[in-house]
Amino acid sequence: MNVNEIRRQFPILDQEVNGHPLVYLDSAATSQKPLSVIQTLDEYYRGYNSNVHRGVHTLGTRATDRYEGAREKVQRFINASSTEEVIFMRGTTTAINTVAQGYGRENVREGDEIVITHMEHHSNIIPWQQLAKATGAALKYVPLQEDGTLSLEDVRETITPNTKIVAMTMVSNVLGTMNPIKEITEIAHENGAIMVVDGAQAAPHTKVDVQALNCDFFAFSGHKMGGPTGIGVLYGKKNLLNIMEPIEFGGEMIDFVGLYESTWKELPWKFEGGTPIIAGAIALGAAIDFLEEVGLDAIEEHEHQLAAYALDKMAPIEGMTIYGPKDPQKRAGLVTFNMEGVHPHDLATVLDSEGIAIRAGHHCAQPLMKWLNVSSTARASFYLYNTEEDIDKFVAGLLKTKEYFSDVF
Ligand code: 7TS
Repeated sequence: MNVNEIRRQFPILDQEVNGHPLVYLDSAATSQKPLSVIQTLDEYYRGYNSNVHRGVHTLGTRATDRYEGAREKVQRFINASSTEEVIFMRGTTTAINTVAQGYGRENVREGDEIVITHMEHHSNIIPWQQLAKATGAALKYVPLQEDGTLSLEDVRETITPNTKIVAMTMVSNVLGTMNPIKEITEIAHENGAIMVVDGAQAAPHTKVDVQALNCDFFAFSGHKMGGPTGIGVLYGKKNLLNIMEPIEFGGEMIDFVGLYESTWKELPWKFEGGTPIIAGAIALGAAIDFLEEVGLDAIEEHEHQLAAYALDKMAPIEGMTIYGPKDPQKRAGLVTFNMEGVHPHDLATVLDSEGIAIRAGHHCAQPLMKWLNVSSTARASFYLYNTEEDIDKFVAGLLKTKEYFSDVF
């Protein structure tokens, strides 16, 4: 599929915003959805809406087959060794909180260490702060290098035999930095720690192989990869999931319930309390089919090209500060920046008046903003449906904004 064919699969892109054709450059916040995903949701609610894993009626069986079929698709997508290791939950945030509480409370003690980095999203910081507070463990940060990358030397120095959990993002949602997760996992394991990977910005854009990474947990969100909101995945190694306690208790997740004691279902259902996110999971399966049809390698290459093109066009603009690695091969498909003399929110507002959607703010990464010594930034993020023409319009919008603000002040 070429980019024009891909674009035709995303009906939302075919509209005008403020009198201009929409240029959507905010896919790191949430991606748009292909027709096949929208149709899958429609088919479910029109054709076989039903609860799963209970009863024998035809609609229920169909829904159960499709729900468990989606789990198999996720298993293949990330190369998990079994469907028992694939747990559906609301998204990355819920998945990381589940590990912090379900694994952390039982396995982290006073004097232990939890290691993260300065480039984490809040959802990979706060669950660990809370765990550290509850257990008396120390929370430690691997420092960043000048260009926003991690050095393995710093990682080696920060992780010690007292470290019980290392939690890091695979791709930064602000800097675009791609972290060497396989190598960091090795260092974590050498020190007897487990490795938790925030894959929210990785799974949509690059081929993930959890067995090759050898990480212990991997979390990602469906809505950033063409799927609906409200569905995500926690991958965990079976031996760890088996010793981990659920954090939600109720229907669906039980084997036997007595008056005072209950037992849990086997994996993966022990972590899926309550009626699951049935339509969301089935539609995530459709999103995976779509991404695989285009090809993850092709998507990654396309985004690298767009990022390189954007960096090339933006760098010469006077007063432009671009954050993160300079080498486009070392970064994912997003560019975070500031324009001298223009607040990022003003910039985003002017661009919106031209139909161009970008994000401005702290990007749920306040510690990183502190490290960058700014209160907020602007960010353009790209996905498989974006084109060089989108970037040309965005750069023209930047120049227009610059002109506008230099006239005003
Ligand atoms: N981790 C990273 C690296 C993220 O980028 C995000 C969301 C999350 C975790 C949380 O995912 P959720 O689906 O549970 O919310 N990032 C962004 C963003 O960059 N702009 O809006 C949301």
